[in-house]
Amino acid sequence: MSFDLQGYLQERRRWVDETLDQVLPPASSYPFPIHEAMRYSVFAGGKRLRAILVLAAAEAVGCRDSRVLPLASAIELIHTYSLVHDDLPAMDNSDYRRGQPSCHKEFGEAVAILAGDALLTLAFSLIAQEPLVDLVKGKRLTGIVQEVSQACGTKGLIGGQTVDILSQGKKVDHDLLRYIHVHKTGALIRACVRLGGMVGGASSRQLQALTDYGERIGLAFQIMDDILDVEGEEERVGKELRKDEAKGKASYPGLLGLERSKREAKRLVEEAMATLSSLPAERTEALAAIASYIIQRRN
Ligand code: GRG
Repeated sequence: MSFDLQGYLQERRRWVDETLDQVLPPASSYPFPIHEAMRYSVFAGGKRLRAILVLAAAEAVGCRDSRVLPLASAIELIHTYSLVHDDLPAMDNSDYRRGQPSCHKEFGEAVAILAGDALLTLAFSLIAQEPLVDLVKGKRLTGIVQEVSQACGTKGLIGGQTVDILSQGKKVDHDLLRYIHVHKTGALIRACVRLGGMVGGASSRQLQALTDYGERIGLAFQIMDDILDVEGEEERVGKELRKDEAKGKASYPGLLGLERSKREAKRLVEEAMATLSSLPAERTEALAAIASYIIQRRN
């Protein structure tokens, strides 16, 4: 029987949403309206792909444990923070996100900045709480905190975002575009897969295979995002499209054309799948299915 990816994603999305609902302060709790703004953006309907990658990578090394959920959910908080800040007028200036007005449109810029900050801070608090500490203990937990910090920092998504914003309207070659995509989007996706391996007690060979997989799907994911900006339907994608060209932003379709961009994303996904061969096939079905979903997705 073929792997039921939709069922797999749906079940884990529900687990992640339940965890997020437990850890986020009630919308009605003081001080207003910060918790409402955090919940507004978190529960606007994200795919939870990054959290699911953490869970799937842990499963790939033989760890199916509900104590991984706080870590997976922490990554979704970080991802949502990055979207809230990315939408701000000083950044990408987007009015819509996840099919609804973006956080600053609903709550104002100051609250949106604070909500993003609060989501990032809450993520680290979640990582340091009992279920995960209990599962991984001492030294491995330090490695996990380092992994998350590096993926979010100036050598990861903030680095990519900095170069992306400052390159607008300038000539960007393939190497620089790759740098932007690998850091802005790829770093967090790579970290998700590595984190799953780390909590699951992966051997160094397994962790290397997961890293190689994560790097390839991370870049493929952003190439696909560029392609959706050209070809996607706004209602389905849930954000404003056709922005890259209008804003003078470098993109894969802009640089290589649509067909070559699609071929490049496909090539990366095939390579990602090949890296999984060093892990037991029965445990990597989900990672393989997620890799091919990345280039088929319509949102
Ligand atoms: C630190 C001030 C400050 C800002 C940070 C780092 C950053 C701003 C933004 C990150 C860059 C970014 C938003 C990259 C785009 C990544 C991307 C393709 C997002 C969409 O991901 P999906 O499709 O979204 O998984 P859902 O809604 O499904 O979760």
